[in-house]
Amino acid sequence: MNRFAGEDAGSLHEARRRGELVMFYQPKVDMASGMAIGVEALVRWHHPILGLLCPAMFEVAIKSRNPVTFGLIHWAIHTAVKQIADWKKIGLSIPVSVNVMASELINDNFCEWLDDVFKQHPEVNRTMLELEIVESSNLSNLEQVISVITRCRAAGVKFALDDFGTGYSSLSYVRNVPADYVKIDRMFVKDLTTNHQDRGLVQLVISLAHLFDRKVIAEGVESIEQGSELIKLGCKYAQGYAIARPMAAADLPSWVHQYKGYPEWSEGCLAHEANYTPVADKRPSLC
Ligand code: G
Ligand code: MN
Repeated sequence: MNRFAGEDAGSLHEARRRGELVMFYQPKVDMASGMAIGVEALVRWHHPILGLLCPAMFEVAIKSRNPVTFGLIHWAIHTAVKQIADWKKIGLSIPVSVNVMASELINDNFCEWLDDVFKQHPEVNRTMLELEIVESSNLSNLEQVISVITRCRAAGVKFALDDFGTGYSSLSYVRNVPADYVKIDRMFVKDLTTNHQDRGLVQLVISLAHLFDRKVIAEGVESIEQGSELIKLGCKYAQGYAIARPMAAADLPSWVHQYKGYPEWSEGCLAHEANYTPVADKRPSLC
């Protein structure tokens, strides 16, 4: 039993006020080239006594099924945009994604609020922010969610459908919700190489995403074999412990600089798709 059974959203907001919440960043890569295509911002609680805690240890987060933002969406986006600006200052240009619940998009004039954040950081290109939408079981507001996403996308912000396949994900969800990426949930990646049904599911999600012109990224890639299998199935982008664990902002520039990827993956991509061109010209720049 963890120590946080009694914690509530109030104490997390207190923790934020005390400056105990920090963002860690987990790289996402193009498997063929070994280039970082972005990072996902993941919240950590620097607890004064217990040390660094991840969201799974926040009882309130478990309750709300929102392991990353738990209602601190404004703080999370602000922190991410400021981080994009800070990395830019030292010559690193890399997109940052933030987890958002669909329901959080339809509160408090989200688009206007986001516009205001970017006005405070005019040096940040809006295409550098990506919002990962955690699937919603609330169908009634979907039209409103789509309208907010459409407006934010028109301003340049990118969107991903996160944890795809786990919650409410009908065919119409991927068809109707405009997004740049679909993220395959790690639940399906876990046994990809041993379970033919999971492999089939991953294949279906990839086909579905491509049908609607979404790019596909797999999360929870923990082994070279899983990455190689994903490449065979047509998925080019990955995130997971096989690539890097979430890390402090200060550690990212040197990680980006030294990461080379796996030869198995670059060779696999060449074999899979003779005409495939990796995003070599898009390596995040680092002075
Ligand atoms: O679903 P979402 O992308 O928001 O999940 C991010 C969470 O998953 C983070 O807390 C991160 O630490 C964890 N995570 C990231 N990569 C891996 C992985 O390869 N394996 C497992 N088991 N968890 C991972
Ligand atoms: Mn996510």
